[in-house]
Amino acid sequence: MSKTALITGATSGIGKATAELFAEHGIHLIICGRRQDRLDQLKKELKEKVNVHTLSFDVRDKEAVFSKLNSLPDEFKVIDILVNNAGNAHGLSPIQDGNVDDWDAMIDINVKGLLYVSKVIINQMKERKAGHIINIGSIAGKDVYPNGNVYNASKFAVNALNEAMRYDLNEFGIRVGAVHPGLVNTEFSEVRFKGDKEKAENVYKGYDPLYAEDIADIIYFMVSRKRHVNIADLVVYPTAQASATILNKNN
Ligand code: NDP
Ligand code: 8X3
Repeated sequence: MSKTALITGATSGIGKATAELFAEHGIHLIICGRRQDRLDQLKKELKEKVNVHTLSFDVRDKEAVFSKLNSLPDEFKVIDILVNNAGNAHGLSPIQDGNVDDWDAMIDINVKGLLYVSKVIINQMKERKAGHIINIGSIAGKDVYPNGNVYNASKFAVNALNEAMRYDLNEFGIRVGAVHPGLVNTEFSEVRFKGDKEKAENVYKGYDPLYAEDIADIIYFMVSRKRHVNIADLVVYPTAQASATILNKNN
């Protein structure tokens, strides 16, 4: 029987590429993000292949998350796969110069938003004693790097929550695993540098970065293993990157 996946942050980058790949493999989709126009466009592209439902909400808005996820149409009520992907870095500066609104955004979106969405979906997975949760962490959640501070903290939290979910949900047969990418060429840096395209493009110049499709491939690999196989944790770098701070540019 065909599965249904809910993907947060499906309007761009890793989430969008994952939705596209899942559709190719016949996985029905609930695609989420704040930009409804992008969700509509993606639905238009994918609806010939699978059933697609769009849900526009800000993951920071607890009430919106709960009400939208609790009132899904019947055909989308059973969610087999949750991809907790929505998130971004906001700013890159020493902690003493940090912008408090940026800190709020990263903690509220990357950590609390992930928790709100998971809360609803875990409830139904627990009842069915089945389900698969993929958390998108980051190498920023494995190693702190200079000026990364609060983004690092938010992704360390995702790493911790990935493990915590795996431990606590073990008795229900729910699979939980994380992917922690290094540099992926998406809109990520444009958001981090508040729309400064030149600065953003520079992040991915002089080497071959990862692309959203590379991470989507990995996510699909994780969710397409046999029922008894749970890939718990994966760190993925572009070949040119060896750590958060070692990057071989102009190779
Ligand atoms: P993008 O900026 O391309 O995508 C981010 C997605 O998150 C968008 O779809 C955006 O949708 C959604 N999102 C952001 N804020 C909110 C919000 N408040 N409410 C709902 N949705 C939101 O970046 P990526 O695809 O690269 O990022 C996806 C994930 O991968 C993030 O968790 C990021 O931290 C992680 N990651 C990225 C890496 C990279 O180098 N690119 C490396 C490691 C991890 P919308 O704006 O429409 O709401
Ligand atoms: C995104 C990768 O190195 O910019 O999480 O933190 S990095």
